[in-house]
Amino acid sequence: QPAQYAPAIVVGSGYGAAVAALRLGQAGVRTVVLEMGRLWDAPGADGKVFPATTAPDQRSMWFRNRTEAPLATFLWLDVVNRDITPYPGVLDRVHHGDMSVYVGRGVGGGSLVNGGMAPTPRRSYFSEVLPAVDADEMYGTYFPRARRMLGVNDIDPGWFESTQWYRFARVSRKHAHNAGLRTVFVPNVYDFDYMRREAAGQVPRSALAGEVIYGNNHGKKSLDKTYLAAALGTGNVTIETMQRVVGVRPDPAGGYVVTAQTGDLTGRVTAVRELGCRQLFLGAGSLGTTEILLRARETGALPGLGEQVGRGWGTNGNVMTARANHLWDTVGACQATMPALGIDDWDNAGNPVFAEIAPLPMGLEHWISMYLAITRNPERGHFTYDAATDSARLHWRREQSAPSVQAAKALFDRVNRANVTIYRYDLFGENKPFADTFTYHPLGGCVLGEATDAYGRVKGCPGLYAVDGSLVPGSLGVNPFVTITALAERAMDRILATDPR
Ligand code: FAE
Repeated sequence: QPAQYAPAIVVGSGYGAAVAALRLGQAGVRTVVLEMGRLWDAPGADGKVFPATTAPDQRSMWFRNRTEAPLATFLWLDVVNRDITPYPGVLDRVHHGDMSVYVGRGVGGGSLVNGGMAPTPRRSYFSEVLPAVDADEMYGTYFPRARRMLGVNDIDPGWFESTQWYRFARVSRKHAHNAGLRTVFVPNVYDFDYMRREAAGQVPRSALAGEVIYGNNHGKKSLDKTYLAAALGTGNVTIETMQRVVGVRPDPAGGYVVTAQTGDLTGRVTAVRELGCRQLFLGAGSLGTTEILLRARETGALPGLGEQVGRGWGTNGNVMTARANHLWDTVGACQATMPALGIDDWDNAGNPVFAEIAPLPMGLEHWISMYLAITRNPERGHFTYDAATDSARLHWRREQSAPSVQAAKALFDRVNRANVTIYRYDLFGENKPFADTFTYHPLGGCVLGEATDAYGRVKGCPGLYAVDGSLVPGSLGVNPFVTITALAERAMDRILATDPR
């Protein structure tokens, strides 16, 4: 029998995990959250919790000697990345051969490092991707609930049109409109009222000080300020940090036993613990949850797990690109880091693309228009368990990214033709105008309705649930966290109402 026991354990503290923790706590279930990263609440020597994006230090990345920012170079020069001391920093880039995956590490998971964009998917595409989920229920109850709980808000269009901080987006909008493309405002979880006060010089700057991928010191409603704060407020939830879950096995007495490694700030494992629970909720993200399940299946710890575990993984068709504007189309030395506008060409049946107009705050005037395109890439990767390294390996070949690049290229060739502009080749390495070797949106590995039932109950393992991005089958057509949150809300409603505790 494990020395420690809790009725429910939640692994990870990103979107799905945070929803599970809050709803369990509210239902009176004593719950322990195990998170492999730090709690980001104490200021460093510079008086800030998170480092500036332009001056990254050890806090920026997860055990690295050097930062690995998405933009490798500028004017082909290695001026973006910095040497740092290995430390449990907030952003990780997990390498899997031809594809690497950016993820957040710490209490709040991806909410600590993401761009805060909070769109709801097209209903028609959502139903195509997840046909087993009742769309009326999602669009009537769970999407609105998720948006409310996450603090989703809209930019004031009047301010957007007048502020220097969104000039970059207005320039990109003009270029898109010249090509006959439609643009839409995209809601965000960064508090736009706070941003206006930043611009007015009334409060400390964060989005207007270049902060985003290594954390925001102000303004953003990350999960530690929303769902996780509310979960702790129930009095039934505790969060334990620097706890990496590596094993799960059934408890002969019922429920599960989880093995967790306690890490220290140098990356050493200082203890290995076992904790028992009746119900186990996996919210370690697409990569984390899939690895935990795959290891358990392949080592024989959970032999009931099916063949679908480790399948159906995709990049949400992510590809990044940048255009070089004419000299008169400057994008502004001042740029807010939170995107507020997207090019929406998803209804173009021949080439659906939703492209976020991304900032590139360099603190100096420049002519670069950046985009993160979400495309409809039908390719899927899968994971295998590598016993030698005791880890999951993603199988994704370079050519599987080609459909994403082709789709983005078709759209931005149009924009370039209409504006007589060209791509930038100096930003992503290898002289490439398209960054097709990383994703911000890992989705799948434990797909809803395949590896689990329609509510995330893992097949063959009663009392074991997946609640995060691993449930989404590889593509959504928009940025994913609102959907991950809403699906978790729906699952928790059902599980708490019907499953034995
Ligand atoms: P996630 O948030 O990844 O949380 C998983 C947590 O589990 C993390 O805290 C891990 O440290 C922890 N963990 C992993 N393995 C273990 C283990 N073995 N033991 C214990 N803990 C573990 O999961 N999405 C949007 O919708 N809008 C955006 O604007 C946006 N921008 C992004 C920008 C960046 C730079 C990045 C990296 C992502 C962005 N995303 C965006 C994606 C979004 O953050 C992501 O879809 C969600 O965070 C996924 O939520 P999950 O609940 O799946």
